[in-house]
Amino acid sequence: MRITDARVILTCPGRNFVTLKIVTEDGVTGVGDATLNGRELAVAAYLREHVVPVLIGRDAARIEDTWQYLYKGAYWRRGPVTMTAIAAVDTALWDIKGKVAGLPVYQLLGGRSREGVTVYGHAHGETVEGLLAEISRYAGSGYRAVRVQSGVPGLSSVYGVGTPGVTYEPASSPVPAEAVWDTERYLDHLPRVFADVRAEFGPGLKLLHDVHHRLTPIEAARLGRSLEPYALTWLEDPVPAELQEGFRLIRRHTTTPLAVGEVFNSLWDCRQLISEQLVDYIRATVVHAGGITHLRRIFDLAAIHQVRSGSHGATDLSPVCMAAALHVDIAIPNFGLQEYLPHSAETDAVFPHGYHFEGGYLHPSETPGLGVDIDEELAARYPYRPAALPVNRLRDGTLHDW
Ligand code: GCO
Ligand code: MG
Repeated sequence: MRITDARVILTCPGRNFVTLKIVTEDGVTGVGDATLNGRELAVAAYLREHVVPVLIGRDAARIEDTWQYLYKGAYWRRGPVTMTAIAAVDTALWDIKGKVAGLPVYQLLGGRSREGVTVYGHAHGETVEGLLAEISRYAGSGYRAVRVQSGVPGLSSVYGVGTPGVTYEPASSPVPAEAVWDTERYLDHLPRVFADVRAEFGPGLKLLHDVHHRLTPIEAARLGRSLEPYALTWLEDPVPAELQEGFRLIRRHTTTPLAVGEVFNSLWDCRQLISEQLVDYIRATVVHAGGITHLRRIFDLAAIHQVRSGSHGATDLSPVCMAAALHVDIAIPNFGLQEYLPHSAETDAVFPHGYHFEGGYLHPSETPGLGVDIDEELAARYPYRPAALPVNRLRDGTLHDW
């Protein structure tokens, strides 16, 4: 089953997505997400210039061999651009294998380990009142878990907080938007917010919070400890995670569970965090961590260290990634939570898919393969538009993590 064509498709139905579509000699097609938010064209060029030419003529059935061929063959290993490109090929080949077998991909991964995929949504509010209303909306529509992001008094804008009811969209202008950050105000305010939220919703609702890499280890330890009374399911990206042993310090001080890994691209980025049990959830996902083949390897390592999955699923990951993530989520033994934000109606139309939300769970498609496609004609009506992620500065102008 030779590969005869591989197309890189850029589209912007509200935000930019890069998709790889692989076609075999029998006319079977498979799709993979190749979107790297803010750096889309780098992956598109990597695929077009360096990957597509060597894919043509290869056997589409050889998923593992193709993964090794692209990883080892490049010589220059890892990194977000390379691993996102490999992920797109890998995901498309799993899609093809499922279609050829007549089975949804999760059946090829060992079948169901659960009835549905528990997801969390994003609640955000400038004020506590607005936030409580947002959380009620999620709880009312069946969500069992909600990420809680709040405005901070004295700061005019905070990552993750925007118009109530509207999905937060950080990549809007071609030049990065700039915000001002104040760690002390944040550390002072956030525990008060969680006190109100927990008092309002009781112990049943899972609560999460994303710090977005803005603290040092000792600040993160302080925050984790001050949030302990409110029993978070996880505190996400408390510090930049390049320094993996930095998590030992956080762990010494708090029992608040930690989730890390949305910016990781390979097993090597999270090996120490997992093997030393320094985190509780690993947030690597299909599109940025080498596809289904490599993600499963990460989650298998996590399983033997009692670390659970918590895959990234923001709206800058396309429905192709979401479809693939759900097949992994439903099959692995150590699933934790899946992030899920519905895409816009335009995006859903460009990427017709069979996964659906019901009873607080997402359910993967039952059709052969991934159960997602791209409507290339419709996609062509939404041309790529440059959009940059924001930056954050301290009050004195120092560049900080956002
Ligand atoms: C999350 C993430 C996102 C990222 C975005 C970057 O937890 O969903 O932190 O909000 O910032 O995906 O492209
Ligand atoms: Mg995050």
